Amino acid sequence: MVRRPALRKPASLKPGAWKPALARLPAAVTTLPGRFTSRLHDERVASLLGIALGAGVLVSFGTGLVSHFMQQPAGWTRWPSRPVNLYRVTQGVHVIGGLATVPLLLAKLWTVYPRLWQWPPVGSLAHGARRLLVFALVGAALFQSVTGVLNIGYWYAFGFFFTTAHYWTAYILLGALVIHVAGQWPRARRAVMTRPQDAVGRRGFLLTVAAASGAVALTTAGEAATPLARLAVLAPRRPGNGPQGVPVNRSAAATGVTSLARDPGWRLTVTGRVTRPLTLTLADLRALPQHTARLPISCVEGWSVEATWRGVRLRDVLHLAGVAGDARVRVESLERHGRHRASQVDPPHWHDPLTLLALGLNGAPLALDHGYPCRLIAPNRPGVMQTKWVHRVVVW
Ligand SMILES: Nc1nc2c(c(=O)[nH]1)N[C@H]1C(S)=C(S)[C@@H](COP(=O)(O)O)O[C@H]1N2
Ligand SMILES: [Mo]
Repeated sequence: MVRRPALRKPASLKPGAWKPALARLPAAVTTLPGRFTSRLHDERVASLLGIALGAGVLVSFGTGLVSHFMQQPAGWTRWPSRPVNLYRVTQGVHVIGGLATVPLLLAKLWTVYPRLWQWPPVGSLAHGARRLLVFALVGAALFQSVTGVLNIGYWYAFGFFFTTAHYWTAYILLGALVIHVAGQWPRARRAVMTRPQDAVGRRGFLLTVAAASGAVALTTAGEAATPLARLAVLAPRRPGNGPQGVPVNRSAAATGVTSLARDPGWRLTVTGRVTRPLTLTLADLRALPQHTARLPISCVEGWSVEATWRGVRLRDVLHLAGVAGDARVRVESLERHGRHRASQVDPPHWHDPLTLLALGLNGAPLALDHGYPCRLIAPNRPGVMQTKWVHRVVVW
């Protein structure tokens, strides 16, 4: 129920003097309570959008958890190295699906905003609690959308670390959503199940929202699905753009590793819980059996590109050094600072014959920006964990 406020008018105005001015405003800005002109602010539209939005949030939450626990493995997580493209799919769905829910969220907010302007703001304790929940829900949903969009746009305008904030806010969003759905379910069900008697243009409105959502998905999907690459006008990274046909997130120059990576004195060392510590030159690595793997780089920011990698199997190098089958491994970059300078490789991944210390990409030696002289590439793994400019392998 929208309760009408007691409008307080300035003394200088005659009663009703504001009405002509109000009439000249476009419909969407006539936000004075009780004067919402569109009949689309109704339960049926709100319910249908809510159902689509709820499904979108659930999918984003599930795929987001996968991404989080792949990057920060917990004691109970044991990620398989196959299917090769699993992370590519879950993260593509997370980012592209997340973007596609933004038009739904905006449409839903537009549909229900008259209720947000209720007066008085709090009627009773229960009413206050309900409103608090709605504000948590709306706030968390907007926060996730805005930080997600800024992050994939590489615009770190916020002063907090994106993944931590985005991760914890997801629980607030899900919690508020569950309570909200539990409370609204009977009404939403009724609104959706009863055939409307009036025609207020709901179908046109909902189709427009669906088209907007589809257009967002279509113009970003090309960052993960190569045949759609030319349509990916909204994607910050596209397949084919970059040295050797693969995009670069962080270049050697930006990372400050150029001279170390080009140094002929570069060695790969294997240390820690090994029976034979190794120090290998690039020529030593090239002299080991070389293998080819067709694997994607699947960036957490949604873009992904498949490429042909060539190099030495990580497991061959580890067997040379003499490691236990359950050993945990960390590959370390020449990069001294930066969040992505090292990554952990658990047994399912280092045992996989497709996991390479790559020396070549798409038929040529690895370009400096792709991790020359040596980078990790493994199946079913976030791009941030495909460490470039590797110079040390630590076993424990
Ligand atoms: N040492 C190091 N490795 C890194 C990064 C980095 O910043 N430093 N970026 C990672 C990220 S976020 C991605 S998506 C991939 C990109 O690999 P590419 O530049 O070869 O496409 O490399 C990963 N490896
Ligand atoms: Mo990435």
